[in-house]
Amino acid sequence: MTPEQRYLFDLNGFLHLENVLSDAELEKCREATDRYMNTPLEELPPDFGTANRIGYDHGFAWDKALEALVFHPAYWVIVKELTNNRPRLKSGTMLVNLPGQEYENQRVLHCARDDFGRYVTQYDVRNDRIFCNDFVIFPYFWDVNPGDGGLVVLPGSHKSEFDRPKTLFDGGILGDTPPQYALNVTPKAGDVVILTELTTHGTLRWQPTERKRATLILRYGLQYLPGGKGPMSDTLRERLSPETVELMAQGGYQDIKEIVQRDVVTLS
Ligand SMILES: O=C(O)CCC(=O)C(=O)O
Repeated sequence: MTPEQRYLFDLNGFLHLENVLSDAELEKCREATDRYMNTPLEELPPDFGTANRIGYDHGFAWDKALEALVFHPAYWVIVKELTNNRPRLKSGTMLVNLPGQEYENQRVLHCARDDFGRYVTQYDVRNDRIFCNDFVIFPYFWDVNPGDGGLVVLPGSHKSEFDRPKTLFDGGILGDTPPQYALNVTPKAGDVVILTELTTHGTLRWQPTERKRATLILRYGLQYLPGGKGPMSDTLRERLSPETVELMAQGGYQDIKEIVQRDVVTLS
């Protein structure tokens, strides 16, 4: 993590990294996204599919181009720092907003403190390093332009000492524009957003009539804490490279996974 990234993440509770994916990576990720969305349910492997056309189960495991993003070198060092070298990938749903699609749950402002209570999700700084036991990485595959809608954050809210009054921010249900004090993050295709789950966030209605928003929700936590989608299914284990299986595995407090000892992890 660079000093600039550390300062901004600590200040705001999120990072917006620009131009992370190469054109070649982006092209493969877009093709894979469209292929997953266009595959009929009955042709999908067990455990894959979408209940609501917004979240596509195990999107990261659909294609090797998507799976490789769990170790992208632009942020692998950040994953290691935030988890004090004890990372676990908990899940990787593909998130899609299609034109005209309404999904009110997405628009509710939320954070881990609201959802799980004050003591479950931790954020700490020691020895010039940031520690956080629950964060999300979103690699974007298509542009989000100002006015399109999408991700909203309350900068700095990861350090809030007060519960958010329910009267603020229109009762916590987002609409078409960000409320005062909130920020609409608008990543271009190939950009990546890293967000601690302690930062209050939600989603504005998707406005474009001919473009979609698509990303992966790569959820990272600690190898010795529970959480995630339960034990890995055989379907998933068979599709994933050994490096990803190791990243998703539980581990002890002091164990350092073999993949963590590498600066760059490529899928075998
Ligand atoms: O729609 C988004 O970009 C945010 C998704 C979200 O709220 C979450 O993953 O917790």
